[in-house]
Amino acid sequence: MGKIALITGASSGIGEAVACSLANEGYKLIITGRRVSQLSKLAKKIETEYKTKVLTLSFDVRELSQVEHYIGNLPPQWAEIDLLVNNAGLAVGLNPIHQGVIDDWERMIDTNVKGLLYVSKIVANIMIKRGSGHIINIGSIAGKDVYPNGNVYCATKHAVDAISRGMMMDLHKFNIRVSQVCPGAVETEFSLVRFKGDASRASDVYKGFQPLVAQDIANVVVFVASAPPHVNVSDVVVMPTAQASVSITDKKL
Ligand code: NDP
Ligand code: 8X3
Repeated sequence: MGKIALITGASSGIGEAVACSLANEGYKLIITGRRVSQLSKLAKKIETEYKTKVLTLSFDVRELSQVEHYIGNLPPQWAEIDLLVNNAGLAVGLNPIHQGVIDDWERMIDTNVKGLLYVSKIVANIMIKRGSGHIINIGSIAGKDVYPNGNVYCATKHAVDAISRGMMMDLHKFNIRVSQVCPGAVETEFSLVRFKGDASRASDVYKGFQPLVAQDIANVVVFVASAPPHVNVSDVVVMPTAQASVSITDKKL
């Protein structure tokens, strides 16, 4: 009890559900994201419902100076991080490679790959000093397979897959577990972000089948985090029953 978890991208979707579920497990929480109002609302809810302490940090994981400022200078009572959930991430656009939007590519690469690395380096050093820790990266089935027009998003999640395996090789000798949880389709703000606020296009993604909800992934994260210390659940793929691969979903439209 009283362990500290840092969750990136807790202002919506999977990160928000993970934050509530870990609070329910007795963790004190550091929740991060860019949207201050969403984070404050969540902090209040968690403090009221789960009676645990919450530290809210609003910054952009793409900005190394911000990551270093906030994560590198945690107040001493928050610095001993037991669990890092690298969840902040996004897809932007769904175009064939020759029509790709460079700014979309940069947002995905900078957030999903570089942001995850910036946070992980600082937290891994904290965990090495403490002699233990657990890092759970939220990958994707897009990190295991590729689909048409998913090119750069899939590349960033393949990078998360490679980084997760590489991290495990580098950190296991410091008693640090590294795990990856790879969801299939989860109905969150993900598609709204991907389609730049086009709500109708976003909701079409989840029509005709039952997608996962954020809580389904939070349940898996809690399972992975709660394994006995000698057990590392290193890689989990979680699919909706109606989905068989990144590009095969049984839609009854
Ligand atoms: P949401 O859009 O609901 O949540 C994304 C979270 O990431 C938000 O809290 C957002 O916070 C944060 N975030 C995005 N960019 C930044 C940034 N530059 N700096 C800090 N925080 C950032 O989507 P999901 O919950 O679905 O996505 C969470 C993770 O799950 C992502 O890594 C995604 O790739 C992965 N995933 C999602 C799947 C799905 O089908 N939904 C399937 C497989 C994986 P804010 O906007 O406040 O900064
Ligand atoms: C999100 C799942 O299939 O939309 O990572 O890329 S998918």
